[in-house]
Amino acid sequence: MAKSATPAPTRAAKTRRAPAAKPASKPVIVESDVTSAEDEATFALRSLQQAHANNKRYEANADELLKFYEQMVLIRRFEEKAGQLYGLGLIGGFCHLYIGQEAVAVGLQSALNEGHDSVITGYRDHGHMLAYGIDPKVIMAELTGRAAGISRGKGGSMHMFSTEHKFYGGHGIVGAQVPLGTGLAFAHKYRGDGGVCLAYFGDGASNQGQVYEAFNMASLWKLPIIFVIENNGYAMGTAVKRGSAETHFYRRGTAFRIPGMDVNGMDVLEVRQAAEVALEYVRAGNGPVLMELNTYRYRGHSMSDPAKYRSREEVQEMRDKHDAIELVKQDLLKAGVTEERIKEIDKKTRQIVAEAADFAESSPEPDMAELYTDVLVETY
Ligand SMILES: Cc1ncc(C[n+]2csc(CCOP(=O)(O)OP(=O)(O)O)c2C)c(N)n1
Repeated sequence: MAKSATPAPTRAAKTRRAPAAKPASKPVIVESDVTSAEDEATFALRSLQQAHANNKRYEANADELLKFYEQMVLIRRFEEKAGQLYGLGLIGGFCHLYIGQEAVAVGLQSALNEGHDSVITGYRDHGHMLAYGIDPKVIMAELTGRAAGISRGKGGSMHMFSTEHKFYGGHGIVGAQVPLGTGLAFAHKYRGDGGVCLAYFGDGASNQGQVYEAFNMASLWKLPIIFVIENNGYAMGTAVKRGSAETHFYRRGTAFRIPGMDVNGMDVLEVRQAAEVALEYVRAGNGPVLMELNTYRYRGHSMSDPAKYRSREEVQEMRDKHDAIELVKQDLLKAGVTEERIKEIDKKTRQIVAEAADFAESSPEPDMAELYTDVLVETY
C-alpha cells in the first residue's frame, strides 16, 4: 500500500501546547459603523418577519379555500398534461414544470390586484400565468407552437407574455427578470398608479450580480416591488448548499436595507398571509420586500432532466408529507366541504385541461409569413 504523503505527527508535535491566546485587541469602531438607536428602531428589516411569525396562516373562508384548491389543482393537472404532450413530441424546445410549487404562485397572486399589479418570472412560468387567470387554452397552444398561443406560437414555454394581464414573462436568462421587474416597479411609481410588481426568481438566480444591483436601486428609490425567491432546493442539478454561501435567502436583502420574510411555500394559507404583510408594507410606500418561499419541485429541472442528483425517497417524502394540495384538501374537509364537492372540482379541472390540450393540438400553426413579424430587425 502506498505510504501517505503526510507524515504522522510526532509525539512532540502531538503534545505541544497551543500558543497562549493573545489578549483581544479592542475593536476599532469607526463612527459611521455605529447604528443609532433611532435608526435601529425605524429600520423595519426584522419587523415583517416578526409580524409573519406572530400570525402565520391566513383565515380563509370556504369559498376562498375552494378557489385556492381549484387553482392549485388546475396548475398541477395542466403541468402533468404538458409533460405528456412533451413526451408525445407535441411540445418542442425547453419545458420546465411547476409541479410541487403551486402554493407559491397561488398564495401570492391571490393577494394581488389582477391586471393592475404586475408579475414577472423566469422560464418556469405556466403556473404563474394560470394563477393570474390566463386561459389554459392559450397557454397550452403556446406550448404546442400554435397561432392561437398567447405569444402567437412563437415564444413557447419560456417566453409567454400578456400585457393585458400585466404578466411580463417568461424569461430564459436566469435572473434577468429581476432588473426588468425593478423597471416595472419604477413604472408603477412614476405613473403613480398604485401598482406593485411581483418579481419571482430561483435560489440559483439569487447568486447573480444583477440581482443585487436591482436590490440597491429598488431600495434607494423605494420602489413598489416584492422580490420573491422560490427556493425549491436545486438550481438545475446543484443543491442549494453546494451553490450558495448564504442559504437563508430571505437575509440577502439586508445589505440594501430590504426587509426579508422566511415563508413555508408548501402552505398556501401561510403564503397568502405573508403576502398580506408584505403588500401592506410595499403599498404604504416603504420600498421593497424580499420573500423567501421554501418549496420543492417534484419533477426534474426541465423535461430533459432525469434528476439523478437526488434520491427517489427524498422526492417521495416531500410528496407524502408536505404536498401543498393535500394540505389544502385537509383544510377544506375541516371547513366542512364534502369529499363529493372536492371530487367535482377534480373532475371539472381534468375536463378544462383536456379541452386545453385538444385546442392546442387541433388549432393551426402560425402562417409562414409570421416568421417575419414580431422580430426586431432594422432600426427601432
Ligand atoms: C444567465 C444564465 N446562466 C445560466 C443559464 C442556464 N440555467 C438555466 S436554469 C438554471 C438554474 C437556475 O436555477 P434557479 O434559479 O434555482 O431556478 P429553478 O430552475 O430552480 O426554478 C441555469 C443555470 C441561463 N439560462 N442563464
